[in-house]
Amino acid sequence: MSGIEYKQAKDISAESVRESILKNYPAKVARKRSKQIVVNKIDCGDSVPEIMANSRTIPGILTMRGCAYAGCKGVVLGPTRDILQITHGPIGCGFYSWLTRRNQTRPETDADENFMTYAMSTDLQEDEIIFGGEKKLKKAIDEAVELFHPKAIGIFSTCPVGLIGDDVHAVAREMEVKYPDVNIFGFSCEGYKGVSQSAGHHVANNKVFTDVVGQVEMRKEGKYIVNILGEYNIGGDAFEIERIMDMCGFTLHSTFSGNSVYDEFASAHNADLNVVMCHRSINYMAEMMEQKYGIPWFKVNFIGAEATAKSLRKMAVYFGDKDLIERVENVISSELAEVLNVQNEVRPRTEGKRAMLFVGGSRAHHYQELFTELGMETVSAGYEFAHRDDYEGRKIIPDIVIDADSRNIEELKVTADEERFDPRKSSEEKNALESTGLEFSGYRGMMPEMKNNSLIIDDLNHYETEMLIEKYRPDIFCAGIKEKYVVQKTGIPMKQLHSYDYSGPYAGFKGAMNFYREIDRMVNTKIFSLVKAPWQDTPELTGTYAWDK
Ligand code: CFM
Repeated sequence: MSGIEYKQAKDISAESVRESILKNYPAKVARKRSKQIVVNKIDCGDSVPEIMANSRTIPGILTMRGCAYAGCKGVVLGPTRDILQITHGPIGCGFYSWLTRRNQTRPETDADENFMTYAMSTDLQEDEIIFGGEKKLKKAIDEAVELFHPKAIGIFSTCPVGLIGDDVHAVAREMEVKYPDVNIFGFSCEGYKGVSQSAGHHVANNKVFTDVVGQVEMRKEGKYIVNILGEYNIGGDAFEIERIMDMCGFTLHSTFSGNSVYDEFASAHNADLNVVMCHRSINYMAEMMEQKYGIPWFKVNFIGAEATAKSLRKMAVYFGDKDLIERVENVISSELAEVLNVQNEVRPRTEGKRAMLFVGGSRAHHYQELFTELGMETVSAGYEFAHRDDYEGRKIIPDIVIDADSRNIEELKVTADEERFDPRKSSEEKNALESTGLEFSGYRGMMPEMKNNSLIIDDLNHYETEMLIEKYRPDIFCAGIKEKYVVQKTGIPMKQLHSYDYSGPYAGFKGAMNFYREIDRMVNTKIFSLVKAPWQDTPELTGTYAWDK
């Protein structure tokens, strides 16, 4: 039986695909998209072509992007279990951001607070849109305090809140006077702020930094105390990272924000190192904590077994303790032995296959590690909403042009805390560590680590997705739920790298093995060649639309 038959397009040139995409656009659209669709070329010293990013989507284009509210409430604060989060807005915003990201949490005892199982919203109606919603918001806070007595309440603004002019910050201040033991703070994360969810990350980081970090004086026990920034416990990733941290002897003070609690955020300034996993969503916090408290940061990646090992080694070298370095090496070698067994088993079946990755702001880069370990090539990749530095590396930050949309989001002026600023490493110590290859406050970006002639596309849209599939016929396409069924209907296996479909974890060593097995299963499935879609024989389907007795 023959199913969908397509020509294999192994040798297609990225330049020709780029041209076929652009030629169907009206001239003005083509001009803009031509700066956002780039054929990769690495020159000496890691320099790559410039790509336009973090720029408004042209109206009419079916983008993959989300909104600022999603970036603030859904992404950065969402995975924290004991900050009671109230969506100030119509019910849909609260409901559709409720656990759809599959961020997990694990309270230590049944008595511990966990508000993640609730979706709390002011459920704005027409009356409030006309007469204002502040009264309803105050009532919601009264009700929340009465029912749950939380330590902290976050209020999240949706589009209509900004349009009608409700002042969530004034409400927060007033209610804090009424309830002095509850930390109440509001976020101006109206969906339309900025050009994507990226703006919401920045709004979230600013408020958590000013209103939460530094509020509690607590330091966990241990010698090597670390915060992980930008890990959100999708599909249980944070649990695997916690397991590894523990085995190595690091003390994980707080994770922003996978499997986290308020007190850990509030005392995060007492850790001695910040490691940054998702650069896009949280580099602001790392920078501000260094300026105010003197905590250095560097980039890590726990996606991919090799990348995990490399990150652990960097952390051990930072603390410089011989016992720690040895313990980390032991963990790596015992874990890698098992990982390599699985890798060797699946690799003959995955070697040479081709992947495409279009995910938010980090994963399109991080997951290339896992595909490389499977012997697979990433032929095209891009972010939904990342900035130029996530593509080209942080070294280009001074060249980024600030436009009206980026100016919209407040840039905090941070100075050293008079009492608590304590540089964990002197500049000599930092220089010495840098000479061993450890790079502080740096990120190389995705493009220098991809092959020449791979196709990099920012803010991919629906039409371009179809073009990429038609031209390249990849073995697997990775993106999100909005793309999933469109891609599958073309006969290409589709893996959700936001929610992981129903699977995970994919981080760390155990995660790598899960991923290898899953991708092996997906790229080798015969299902698409065994079934025939009805439209292959009969492109036009007819039916009767009537009740006929
Ligand atoms: Fe960072 Fe994320 Fe991502 Fe992101 Fe996201 Fe996500 Fe993502 Mo979906 S914080 S940028 S806003 S790694 S929710 S856990 S998967 S788009 S690539």
